[in-house]
Amino acid sequence: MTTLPMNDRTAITARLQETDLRHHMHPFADHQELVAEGGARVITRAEGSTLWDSEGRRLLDGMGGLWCVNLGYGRRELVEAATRQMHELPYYNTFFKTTTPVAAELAADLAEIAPAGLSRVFFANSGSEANDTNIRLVRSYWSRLGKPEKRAIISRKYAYHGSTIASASLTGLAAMHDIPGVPIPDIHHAPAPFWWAEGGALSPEEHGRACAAALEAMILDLGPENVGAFIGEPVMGAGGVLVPPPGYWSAVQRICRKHDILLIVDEVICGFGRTGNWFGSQTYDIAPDIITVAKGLSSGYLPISASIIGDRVAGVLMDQPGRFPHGYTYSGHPAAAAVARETIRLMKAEGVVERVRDDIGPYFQRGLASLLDHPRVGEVRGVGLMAAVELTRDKAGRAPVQPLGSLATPVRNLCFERGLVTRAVRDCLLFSPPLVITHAEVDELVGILRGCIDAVE
Ligand code: PXG
Repeated sequence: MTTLPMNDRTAITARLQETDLRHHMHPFADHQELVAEGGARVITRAEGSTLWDSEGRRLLDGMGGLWCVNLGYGRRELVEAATRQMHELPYYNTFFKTTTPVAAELAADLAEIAPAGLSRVFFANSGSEANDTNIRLVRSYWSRLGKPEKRAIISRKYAYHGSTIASASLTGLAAMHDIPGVPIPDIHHAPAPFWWAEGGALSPEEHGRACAAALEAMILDLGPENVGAFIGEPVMGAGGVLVPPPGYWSAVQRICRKHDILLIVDEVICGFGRTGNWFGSQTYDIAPDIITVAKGLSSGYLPISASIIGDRVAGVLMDQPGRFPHGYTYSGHPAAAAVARETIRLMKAEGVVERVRDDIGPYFQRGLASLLDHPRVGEVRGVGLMAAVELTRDKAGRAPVQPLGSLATPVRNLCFERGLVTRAVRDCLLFSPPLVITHAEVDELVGILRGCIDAVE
């Protein structure tokens, strides 16, 4: 890296920020806030779990990009896999009875690691697109079976399933529905097991059972003959790392089976080792009909996602005559598929999943749990390398922080200043570091976080 004198760097940063403010509309941003703060932070390079900004400041990436850079930054193997593929065949589609070697091989790789009974793969480019695909898969399935009225899909409050019109409709965060026309019809949101905020006097297990019972009540209210699928993340990510209590997923699965409702498991965050198994479905003993994967599938290096489809749905949509009228120009894009294949190869060769399960995952959870002695830390929840630290002014009563965000937002801002990237959601801080984070980096993360919680109160 060229090292610029500080004043040159500052001038370059200022110019970039100005250009960015003038022309770049950011996702989920209040642009007047960005203007008031002088522009966005400019990230310029990264290595392992470390980012550097345009001022040369180092940041520990506690979020793995956006829950996705599982193998860390600077992996030459992934870059070279993309480069090789770009030289050989940068693009060809998989429509009209063609395929490419790399798309076919990646589908087979995914079938091999996916939970039992899921062996067919439909490619897309983002988690949102894959979840849109899932809605069309489910509705096509029921329609082919002569039950087109099984259109309703039940998601949950706090769910994040994407930002297109259909996937934002599945998303259960009120702010995502703040645009007219969302949610689209026939999408419903059941309660989610968020014991800290909503469990009241129940135990977490009782609260989980109550949520499952509410799901069944919703199904009966809609009429099981009108409900096609339930969709859920094994552990809800962007909604605040909501870890399901024991018994919750088995109850949900029993209810889906009883009412003949397909189960879509959104593994966009939980997939590819995050929870200490290849898939969250394995961690929580879930048998899905369809799973959604994205993010960690390519370690975030190129955009790619997929719906991995189980025998039941494939038996109707693939093993019988008839066309599924759906697809994207870049479904199975060769360069992205090559990076995904190399990601899977590296994860196997380096025992990344086993390391999360047996070593760094438990170490990370213990490290964060050590914060529980702090008067402002109410709950630490997580599994593998995903976690939430719930801040509170009422540890025993679990009353919501007033005003909402007044604890976590300043802590998040101070963490940034002190060299740690985290996400604030309501009053919790979320973490999803690269799966290759070291023990020393976990110690650093926990140390910075404790210091920032201390400083803010
Ligand atoms: N499903 C889940 C479980 C996700 O977390 C998506 C689907 C959509 O994926 P795409 O690739 O379309 O973004 C996601 C994405 C946040 C945040 O604020 C989380 C996501 C995306 C953007 C921001 O934590 N998750």
